[in-house]
Amino acid sequence: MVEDGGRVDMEWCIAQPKIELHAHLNGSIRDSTLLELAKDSREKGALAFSDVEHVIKKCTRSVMECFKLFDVIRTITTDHAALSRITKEVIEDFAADNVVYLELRTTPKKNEQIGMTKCSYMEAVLDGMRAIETVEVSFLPSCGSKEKLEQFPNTNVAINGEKRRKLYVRLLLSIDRCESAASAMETVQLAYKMRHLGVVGVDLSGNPLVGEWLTFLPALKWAKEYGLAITLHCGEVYNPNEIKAMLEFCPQRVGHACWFEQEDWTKLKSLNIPVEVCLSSNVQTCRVSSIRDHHFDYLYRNNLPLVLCTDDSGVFSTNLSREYYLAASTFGLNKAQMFELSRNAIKHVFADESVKILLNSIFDSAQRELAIAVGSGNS
Ligand code: 6MZ
Repeated sequence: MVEDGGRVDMEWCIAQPKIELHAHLNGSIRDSTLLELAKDSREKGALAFSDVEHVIKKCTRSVMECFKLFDVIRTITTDHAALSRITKEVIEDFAADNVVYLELRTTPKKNEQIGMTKCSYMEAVLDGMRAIETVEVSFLPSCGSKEKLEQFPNTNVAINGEKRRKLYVRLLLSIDRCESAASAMETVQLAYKMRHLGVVGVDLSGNPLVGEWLTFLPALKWAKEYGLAITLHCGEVYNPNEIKAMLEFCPQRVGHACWFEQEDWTKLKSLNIPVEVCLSSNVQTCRVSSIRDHHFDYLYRNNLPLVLCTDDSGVFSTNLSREYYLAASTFGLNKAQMFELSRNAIKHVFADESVKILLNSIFDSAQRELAIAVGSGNS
């Protein structure tokens, strides 16, 4: 039986396969882990727990408060063991939410006191990925091309007699806007060296009220020249000149786009650049007054490419299913439209064509299982 359209509920949003393209590792930490790590740091004398408890437990945050929390997170998570643990848990959580492809981004950091380099930071992230047992994680570029289509579309694969979820993961290395030009260059060169380890691109993020776009341009140009995909946090705060300069640079995707003016939308449309839309995050930090007033509506109605994402599921107490449910319930989209929106994200992943083919087969199968007639949504 084919069900046409249909009202979307939370259960359905969880059941449909999803693709996450904008998730910051250290913004996606479980609350329980964050509190535990904060207590450990207190015991080691690295911070006063009473000073950070209220920052961690607060539910609604402005941009400044949000970045205060990121400073706290940085103090308590930047050691190798914590990073591996966080990576493992974050990926397990996305898999449990029926995310079938995840592009996880993180800012490689140095911490001389504990012998951490940007490279060893990333090694710890990879160790976390390798430590996952409950989910089958495919993160090496060869995984896509070697796998046979016949293994799919089932996303629950049987290993040692047990059914495990399967999740494709690719990594993006972030440049933080408070870094120097040299540090940004180190990050993009590391990203290039790690292409065989699932790194597919580079992101520019960090406090949007800090730093100058021009500082990062040489590193980003280098990344582009060497074939790395690029996504930029763009228009998270009011900064018309920066928005224009970023669009002129022509990244493969942009995140947020909260403060775009009509000419920016026109430019974005002419370049066909998809927007990574983060509803909960934007309502809390971008002064978007409510989800109803979010530019998702404009993008969707005008058929501009967009992908729903979480940004920081830990910081904003959300997950991808919830973001889909928010979009469906606020803008009145039906199951067929939501499914198509989710599937459209495949076009914008940074992994290679072989992974896109596999993802399409996962969606074909889910479409049959969920019995949805598609074709009426945004494309
Ligand atoms: C800009 C953000 C962000 O890299 O340590 N980050 N940058 N805007 C946002 N919207 C709210 N959310 C997160 O993850 C945490 C870091 O990601 C960036 C910030 O630099 C933050 O410190 P990683 O794994």
